[in-house]
Amino acid sequence: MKQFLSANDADDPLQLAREAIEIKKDPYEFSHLGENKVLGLIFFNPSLRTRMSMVRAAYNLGMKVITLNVTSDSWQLETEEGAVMDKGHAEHVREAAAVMGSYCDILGVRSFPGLRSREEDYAEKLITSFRNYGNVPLINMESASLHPLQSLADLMTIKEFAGNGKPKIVLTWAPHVKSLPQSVANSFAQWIIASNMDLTITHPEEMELSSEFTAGATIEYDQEKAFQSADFIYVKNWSSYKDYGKLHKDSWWMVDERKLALTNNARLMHCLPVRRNVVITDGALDSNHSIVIRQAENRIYSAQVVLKKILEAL
Ligand code: SN0
Repeated sequence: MKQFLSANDADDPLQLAREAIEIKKDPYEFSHLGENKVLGLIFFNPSLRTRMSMVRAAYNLGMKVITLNVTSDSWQLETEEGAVMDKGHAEHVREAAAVMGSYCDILGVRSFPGLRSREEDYAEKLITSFRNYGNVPLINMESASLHPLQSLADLMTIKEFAGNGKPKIVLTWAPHVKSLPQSVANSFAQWIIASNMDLTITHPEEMELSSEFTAGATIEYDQEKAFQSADFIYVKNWSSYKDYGKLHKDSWWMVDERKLALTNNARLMHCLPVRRNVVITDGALDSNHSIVIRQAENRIYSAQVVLKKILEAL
């Protein structure tokens, strides 16, 4: 594997999830593969799971890790080509990415969308700059429009619980107090559809995601109807794609135990962090439906299978 920016970088997404399940059974089997190799983790935004699971995955493979929090610890980076850099940005991403690439064998980048301009966010300028100027394989640790490491862990988790069955998977919009990226939802749809699994997406009208990622899914505006006979309920807020970045308020969509009772005893999923009693109630999160901790644990193995594939191709 030469890079991991979206589901398109996996030859077979489902097979990659199966390999992650295998790695989990014996995490140290390839503990020498990453000897003398350095992973650089570059954060433009906060992180808990991505940061810790990437480091743990790298350690399991014998790698060393350098982490940089750009926003608090480094120079602010300019991404515009031809910019006259007479304002706040002290360094251009051209030099920064090239230097980081000379220090590291693989780079991971996290950079959320600004949620002001759809064109700008979906152009993925920062990821593209790191790909073009970093000169080493690049891993997307949540970009403006996608979060493939999360989706691979999600797919792996679904496979662990569903085996070879044909589950009904429902992605539901839920309320939030802040405008959030569409990345997790876009990516989840992309990976589930690429795996030929049955996906229903339920959200208020006007809260459609980009059809670039959802083509092939069933869209159902009635959340309770969507929940009927569901085996997996994946909860996520996203801000409007159409009225770009706008916060949609409708607390009725919060997921609770009553709604879970409509399902086929569904497993409850969320990528975390989750705001309790805004997105999902305490009762639902603390019930036997919830598999959110397993999902988060599996982030180690989704990261590890990706690092392994990249190391093997170096
Ligand atoms: C991010 C998102 O993309 O929705 C990261 C999820 C992995 N979530 C947030 O930024 C939540 C922030 C908050 O204040 O609740």
